[in-house]
Amino acid sequence: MINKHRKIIVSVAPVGREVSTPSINPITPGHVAAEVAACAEAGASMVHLHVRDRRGNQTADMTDFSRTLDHIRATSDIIIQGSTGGLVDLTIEERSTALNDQRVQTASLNMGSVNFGDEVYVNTMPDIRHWARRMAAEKIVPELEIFEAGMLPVYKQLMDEGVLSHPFSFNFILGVEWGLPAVPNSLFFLTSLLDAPFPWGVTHAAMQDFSILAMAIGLGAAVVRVGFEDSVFYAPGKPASTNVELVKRAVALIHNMGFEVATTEEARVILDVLK
Ligand code: KMH
Ligand code: ZN
Repeated sequence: MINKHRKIIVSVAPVGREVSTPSINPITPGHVAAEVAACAEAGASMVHLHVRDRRGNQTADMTDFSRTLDHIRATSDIIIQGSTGGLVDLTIEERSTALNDQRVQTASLNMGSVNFGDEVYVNTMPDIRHWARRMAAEKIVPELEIFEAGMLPVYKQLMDEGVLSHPFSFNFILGVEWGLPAVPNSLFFLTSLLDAPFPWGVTHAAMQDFSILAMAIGLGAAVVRVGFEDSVFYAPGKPASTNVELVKRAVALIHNMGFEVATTEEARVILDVLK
């Protein structure tokens, strides 16, 4: 039964890799932070960030990442989520770079390997264990990234091994080529595999409209993610010109469905953010 007073977290992943109009894509610390501040003002309570250089490529150099967090923290208490993902030839330690900044409160933990177009996104079990241990050591709450249904039960194995413990949440990433497609049946199936009331959210890679996010909200999602990392589109052929525009549309959707948007403080409670 859906609680009519449910609060839904809007997460924003503001930096795209291949935004067709590069000038709208925030890359520099100042531009990213300004965009994040506006998104927070519009209702986003979490920001998902990779450690990138000025060309948008992932790097193990934390300089710009830390500067970005300096700017963000000057204006906002938005929850900071670091990414341990990325389709690059970085080592597992390099992919852990975001975990080295004490201000990172949650982090993505990719739960298995999957094709990304013609490439393979490699996340081996030993690597997943490594990141999970690092997050536990830093009191960073993992967000378990699920691209394929077989990745979901992996959490039980990690818990049995003592590598993963509460709190954590799930993020169902639909629409990646060639992971689970962004269709209603994917959400039905994934939610049917959840054997406890874990907080879960959805990311629609290459999103063309808000229908999958709306469906996820209806099915009980705690988090919906938007932003240029995943798509610039809010409707077929209609790109947003800023991340804020996408956040505002997500906020309007939540309100129009009769729910409320979680404040940062409420989001911290829902996700059990530890620091
Ligand atoms: N951009 C998403 C399709 C991560 O950063 O760990 C994948 C993602 C994973 O966000
Ligand atoms: Zn990411």
